[in-house]
Amino acid sequence: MAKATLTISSKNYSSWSLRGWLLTRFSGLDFEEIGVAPDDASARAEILLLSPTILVPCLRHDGATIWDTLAIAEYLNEAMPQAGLLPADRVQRAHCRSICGEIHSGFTTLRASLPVNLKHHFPGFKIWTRAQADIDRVWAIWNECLAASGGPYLFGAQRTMADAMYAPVVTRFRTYDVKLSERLEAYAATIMSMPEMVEWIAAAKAEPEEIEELEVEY
Ligand SMILES: N[C@@H](CCC(=O)N[C@@H](CS)C(=O)NCC(=O)O)C(=O)O
Repeated sequence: MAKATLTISSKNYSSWSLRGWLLTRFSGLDFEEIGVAPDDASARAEILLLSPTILVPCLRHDGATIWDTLAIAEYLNEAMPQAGLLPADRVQRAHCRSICGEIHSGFTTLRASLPVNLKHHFPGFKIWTRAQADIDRVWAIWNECLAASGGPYLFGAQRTMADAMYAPVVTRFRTYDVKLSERLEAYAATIMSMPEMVEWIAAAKAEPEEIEELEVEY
């Protein structure tokens, strides 16, 4: 069987690439990373061949092509069940899927006004009311999960797909200097110190390009 591949773009800017990559790493699936420059026209044509929506991430494994992050999460949970990407308990599983769905389809103001940018830090960044409403909702989601599970991850001792889906929110809070409560700060520190995150952030910081048009939601 050919080795799995995961197509991703900028590690500095692409929140969905980070989610897909973390999910694949959490799953334990052996994969080869295919990086495409987000501003390169021929690279975009290549992604089009891999992924009909021109979106990354795109996972190819054992005859399957999956180009949506939530679909990748569900696929990996099926292909690598021992990884525990979803909690074992049915009720928690439903909760986990719900909060993953919420970040996948919502939080548009947060995503547009605080774009992922791992190279930068903006001390005292002004957060507008509508973005704050999204931040309040993220805090409520994390507090509810952490109070019920006891942490350190959202659903307890083991990382689930929810931790991967919310990881770019953690980095946004760091980039835009969003102050967190003690409990949420501990969660953010846990996510930031995962070896996979450390590896991703180091690679993001080593990326040469500064792409102005990507300094918005990507
Ligand atoms: N809902 C999609 C979102 C993926 C997405 O928006 N990806 C961005 C990068 S973070 C992208 O590929 N944009 C391609 C482009 O700008 O052409 C998913 O779940 O994977």
